[in-house]
Amino acid sequence: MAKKFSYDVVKRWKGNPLLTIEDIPFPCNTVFNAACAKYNGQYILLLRIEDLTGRSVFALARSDDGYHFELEPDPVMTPCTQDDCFKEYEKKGIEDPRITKIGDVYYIMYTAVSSYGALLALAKTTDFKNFERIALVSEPENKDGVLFPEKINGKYARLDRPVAGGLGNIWISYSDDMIAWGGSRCVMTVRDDHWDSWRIGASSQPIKIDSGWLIIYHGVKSASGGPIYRLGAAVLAEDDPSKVLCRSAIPILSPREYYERVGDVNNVVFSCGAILEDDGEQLKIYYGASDTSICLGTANVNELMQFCTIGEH
Ligand code: BMA
Repeated sequence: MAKKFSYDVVKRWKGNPLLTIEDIPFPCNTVFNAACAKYNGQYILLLRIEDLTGRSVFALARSDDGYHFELEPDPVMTPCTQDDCFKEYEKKGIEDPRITKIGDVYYIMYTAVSSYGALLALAKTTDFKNFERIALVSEPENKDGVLFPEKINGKYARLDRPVAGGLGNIWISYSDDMIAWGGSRCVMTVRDDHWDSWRIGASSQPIKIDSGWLIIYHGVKSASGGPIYRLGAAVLAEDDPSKVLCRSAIPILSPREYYERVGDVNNVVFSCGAILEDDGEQLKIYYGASDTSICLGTANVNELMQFCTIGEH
């Protein structure tokens, strides 16, 4: 039987929030969330920042220890304005990036927003200086795209979150070239009677652990005061990640601190990435709090697993 806990299993870093608008070296409205990766021994955050026009751009922050970050002076990706890229589809901004390393390439799946709605786009970098757009890879309405770090049964795989019938579930799709996707299956659904009853979406890139693919996901409940965004965890089968092996019955992190409760959007903890340290146990989860600051939570993978129950998902 799974253990019962009264508090969040994810521990907040004592220096939270780690980055706020005051740390951003260019004019902006707010900082939302961040994808993360390790590159050349450094921790990299790719931050979703809303500029003064109200559209989101991506900026880069680097750190030697994963706790103290310095930002580059200018955004590294802004909504496309030339005809040779995705101008028409990024008119309202680029949002919620996730980074997955495959070989020596860091792929960035992000949300392109326009009057058509939100859809998934893919870009890549090998040095975090030059960023190249690859393709638009979904129709709207779709968000929360994350690539798996290796091929599954010979194909690239991704999780995403199409919205249908007002609800958002996590799906998986496969591809030979990362551009054309198919073989789609629903992986995990919202749970009527739970904290993740309205929408769910993968937050972190899938991380390989002994029991399968660990994902941190966000779950949203629609409350009378507005939606509440919390984080959960699940493990997907290594050879067939359309199968959920276990899933947290209760959230692993909920908005409780003031900076998570009050901001541009209240009651939000929303992650776009986590890093498993080399010991295979310590997980750093970077998350946006109230769409207003970037925070860090840490968790031990074995403790997280005690939260994930086996059964109906
Ligand atoms: C989601 C995304 C996130 C945001 C969340 C709460 O749809 O846009 O970036 O944190 O809503 O507002």
